[in-house]
Amino acid sequence: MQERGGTILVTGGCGFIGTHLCHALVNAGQKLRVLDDLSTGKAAGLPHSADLILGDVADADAVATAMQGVDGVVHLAAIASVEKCNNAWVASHRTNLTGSLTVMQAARDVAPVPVPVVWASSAAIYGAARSLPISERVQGAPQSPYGADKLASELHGAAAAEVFGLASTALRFFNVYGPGQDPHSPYSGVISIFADRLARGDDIIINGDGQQTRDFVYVGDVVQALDAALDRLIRRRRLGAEAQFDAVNVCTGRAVTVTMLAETLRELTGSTGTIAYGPARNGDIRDSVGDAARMQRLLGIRAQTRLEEGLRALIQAAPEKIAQNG
Ligand code: NAD
Ligand code: UD2
Repeated sequence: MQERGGTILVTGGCGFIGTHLCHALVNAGQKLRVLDDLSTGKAAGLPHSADLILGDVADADAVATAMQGVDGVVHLAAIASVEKCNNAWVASHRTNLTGSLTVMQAARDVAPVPVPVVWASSAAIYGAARSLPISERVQGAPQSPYGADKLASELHGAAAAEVFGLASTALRFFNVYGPGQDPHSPYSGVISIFADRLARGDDIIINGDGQQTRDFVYVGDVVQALDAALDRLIRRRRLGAEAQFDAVNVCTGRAVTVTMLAETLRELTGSTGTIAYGPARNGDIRDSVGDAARMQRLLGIRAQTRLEEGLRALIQAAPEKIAQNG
């Protein structure tokens, strides 16, 4: 990670991905401001030098205040679970779509040349895959309110580049995992649930036949993608380049079935917990594997952490670190 001077605003910086990003930025000498409402995030995980503003990302005044004097924005604040968004449809829409627009509007208004924004989209915008791996050229067809709001945010991002000259990059994260992900919520990601339960010798339940596939990307690689995208936009702004909107998959390109994941984790933890099969989850996507070519071309990076390596890092993290956001 390169030192780039100035101040960066990270929304949702107290969450799982945000905490990893903030530590990496501060370690690289970056001055940092964080906007978070601590609804799922924890302030204790932030580096001490980060300036934390408690506030709602859909509150225009709070966001405008947080935006003062920044050189770039990483927007991560969201209700990040598909199921939680199903259960809180309108409330999640406010955070996930109005929140994104509020950030873009403040980035437009804070300076004569809008401040660039890198932000978290999701593989959930694709819905059911028609062919694999899924490239960014595939038109979004989300099957969840969560995916619909992420896609709508992208449409606004594209319009904002055109109409307001706002440069932004939407990173379509596939399934992100690593230390610090909360394993205890009913909305937790599958790897954090399985790793936590197996490490305790508890049983795990696979939803459906376990043959559904996911593209699991390690949080360290996601941080690298965020940093590369931010660096690119800040450089382009300094050069006076035309504002663009880009959407980029952040993925490994490797398909892993949920059964394969469960067996690997059981082996790595040496667990005696059993693997059981339950009913399929309502609306579960069958296959999700990304094409990583654009990430390599545009951002110059590859997700380098192999699954077994990332899972080992997760398992070896101190238990309190695994549950730091729990
Ligand atoms: P997280 O829940 O750990 O972090 C989200 C952060 O946003 C938390 O700190 C939370 O307190 C904050 N937040 C939520 N609502 C807010 C609001 N209204 N105002 C201010 N702050 C608010 O989730 P995460 O896994 O770190 O996800 C970060 C981003 O990446 C999200 O946009 C999510 O949709 C996206 N994403 C995550 C994954 C994944 O697998 N974890 C995959 C695809 C996309
Ligand atoms: C979606 C998005 C992902 C991200 C994430 C945010 C897709 C393809 N992926 O992840 O990009 O936005 O939401 O939350 O839309 N499972 C079990 N047992 C369990 C828990 C989960 O079998 O105890 C299965 C689950 O049914 C699914 C898989 O594991 O088939 C992954 O589930 P998840 O909740 O970790 O993430 P997913 O794919 O919904």
